[in-house]
Amino acid sequence: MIAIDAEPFAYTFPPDKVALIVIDMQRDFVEPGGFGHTLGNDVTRLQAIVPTVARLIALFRASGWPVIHTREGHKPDLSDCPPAKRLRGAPSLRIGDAGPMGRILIHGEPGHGIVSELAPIDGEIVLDKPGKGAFYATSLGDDLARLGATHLVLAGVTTEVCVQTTMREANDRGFECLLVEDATESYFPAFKEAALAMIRAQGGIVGWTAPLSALELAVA
Ligand code: C5J
Repeated sequence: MIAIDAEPFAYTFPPDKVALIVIDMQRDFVEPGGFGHTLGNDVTRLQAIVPTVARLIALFRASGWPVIHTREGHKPDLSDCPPAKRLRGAPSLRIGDAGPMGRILIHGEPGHGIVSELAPIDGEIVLDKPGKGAFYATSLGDDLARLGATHLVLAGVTTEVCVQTTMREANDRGFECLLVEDATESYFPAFKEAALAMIRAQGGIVGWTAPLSALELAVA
């Protein structure tokens, strides 16, 4: 077992049963002109974590542990996008509309892709998810069963939306989950801090949090 100095107490994992899930590090959330930007958000906060997420992915690859990437998005005909999701709020561009990086949050469009610094490599699983949680309408549960994973390390954006939803889904399915604090980000600093606090409250009711440096120290 590998033990990591984490909150609310040490996180231990068997190295042959761990997987990394990198949530939605897509141009549509991280770069100007994408979905996050059309909603009125400052995307520079999310851009800032890209080097840290790259280090985390590098650590998993060097250890020979599985890396799974997710992408939020929809089919070109929007048949998997509930109207309630598309019509909510007043973004300058809605899901499916044409933007500077192609149609917003649509499979195959430039904005739907993962930022180049974090591009998946051959053999890594890339899951397209229509919802916030990565288990809903995807093969993630089956993929993790096939890998024999019992412990999940999470990173990506945004902390309180897709990352937290996925972590809660995973926790309910019995996975032991660690969120890497500096490899996740929100457009809203207070929401990030609140999400981290909620996750580790009440003895780790959703799981653990730790900085990347704690992982690197434990794995070195
Ligand atoms: C959002 C996500 N925030 N990946 N998606 O709409 O968190």
